[in-house]
Amino acid sequence: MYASNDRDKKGFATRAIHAGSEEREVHGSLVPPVYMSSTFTFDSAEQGAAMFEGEEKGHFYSRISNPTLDILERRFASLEGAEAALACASGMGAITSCFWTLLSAGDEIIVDETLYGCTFAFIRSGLAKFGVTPLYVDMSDPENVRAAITDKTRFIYFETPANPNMRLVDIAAIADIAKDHDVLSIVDNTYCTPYLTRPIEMGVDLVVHSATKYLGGHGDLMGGLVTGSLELITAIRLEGLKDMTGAVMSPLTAHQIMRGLKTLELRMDRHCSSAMTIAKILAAHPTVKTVSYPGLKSFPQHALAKKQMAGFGGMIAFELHGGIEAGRALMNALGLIKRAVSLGDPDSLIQHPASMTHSAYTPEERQEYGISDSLIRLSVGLETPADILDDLLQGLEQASALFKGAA
Ligand code: 7XF
Repeated sequence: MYASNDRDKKGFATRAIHAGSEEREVHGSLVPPVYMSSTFTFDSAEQGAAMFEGEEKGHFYSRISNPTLDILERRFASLEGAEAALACASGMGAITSCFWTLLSAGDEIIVDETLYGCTFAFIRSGLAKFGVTPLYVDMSDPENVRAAITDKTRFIYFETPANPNMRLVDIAAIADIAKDHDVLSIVDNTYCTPYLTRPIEMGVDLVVHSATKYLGGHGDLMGGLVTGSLELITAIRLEGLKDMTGAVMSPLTAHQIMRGLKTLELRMDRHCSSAMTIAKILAAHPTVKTVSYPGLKSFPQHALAKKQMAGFGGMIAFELHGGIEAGRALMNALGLIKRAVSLGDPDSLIQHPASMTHSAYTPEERQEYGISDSLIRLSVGLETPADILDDLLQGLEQASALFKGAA
């Protein structure tokens, strides 16, 4: 049996399967038991008091810690190259638990212009009620971030690739600027997963995830994860999560995510290769006006993608000649590819950000922040690549026929 530390030196797929669990502690059970218990008994009144004081380690209530979540957290910290991790009930639970822990009234935060719709709504409308001021910056040039920092800045927050327009942010450059000015940097790594990008190794302080997506990987759960230093993760656990959001992950969900992680590497390789094939064909298609996929040589930030991504991911954003009307016609003509939000599932999913995931932005905000109303977002699934392509090509044919008919 390896000690956890030895296991940390193994490869990514090995750690995704083994890190953080010790079978001998659980009767040799190969799959970690699911501890569906809200509370844990004390040997004595004194022991209970000592645990509440933090003088004695151990689980005593599942809003603070749970043995099944503990294994997932150790495993995921190992994958991200982080000291510690925290499991939450959803991606929004992870993001809000971080923010509420770190922020006070009067603080400023610097955020990228393009963010997932509910993250944007939380920052613009939610935080404003509590006296926190966001500054929206185009982070594709990191110097814009440096120029926006004031003595009130608490942290810098971004996604890369950004949901939904795929714009990238130079993680190492932002982390350096944050350190220079003694502020924290936080990145949402949902699109990449630690298999493609490990921001902690590039100097970022905290990484947040919607585990609902590639980490769970089967479209059957809601979950979130945060990784960072033990000090920051402990603060988020004991303040943001325990007292402010209560957004705790169910032990059953932790079990499902651990099952998902076992195939993360295999699944991501397939998502990446299928998406690359599809992006190239879309880019050459006469009905398609623009394609944003970091793996394409024509992608404006392709060099940055190669620098900080081990693969280019499974997400593609594109626009058709004929704009959103043609886009809707395409979506309605699809059979195999499902019209649905979310991403990272085995099933290919397509959606229209302006009217769905990013409808919290006003039309003016979308225009200002680079989210085109005609953008269509495709999450390339794990089906046989030729079948995904066939569906897309017949959909494009129908869309272009309709559009020509309407013109
Ligand atoms: O709370 P959730 O687990 O749904 O995660 C929120 C979240 C956080 N960060 C990113 C980059 C996300 O994409 C999400 C969720 N996005 C879904 C989507 O874009 O399709 C939500 C469907 S409305």
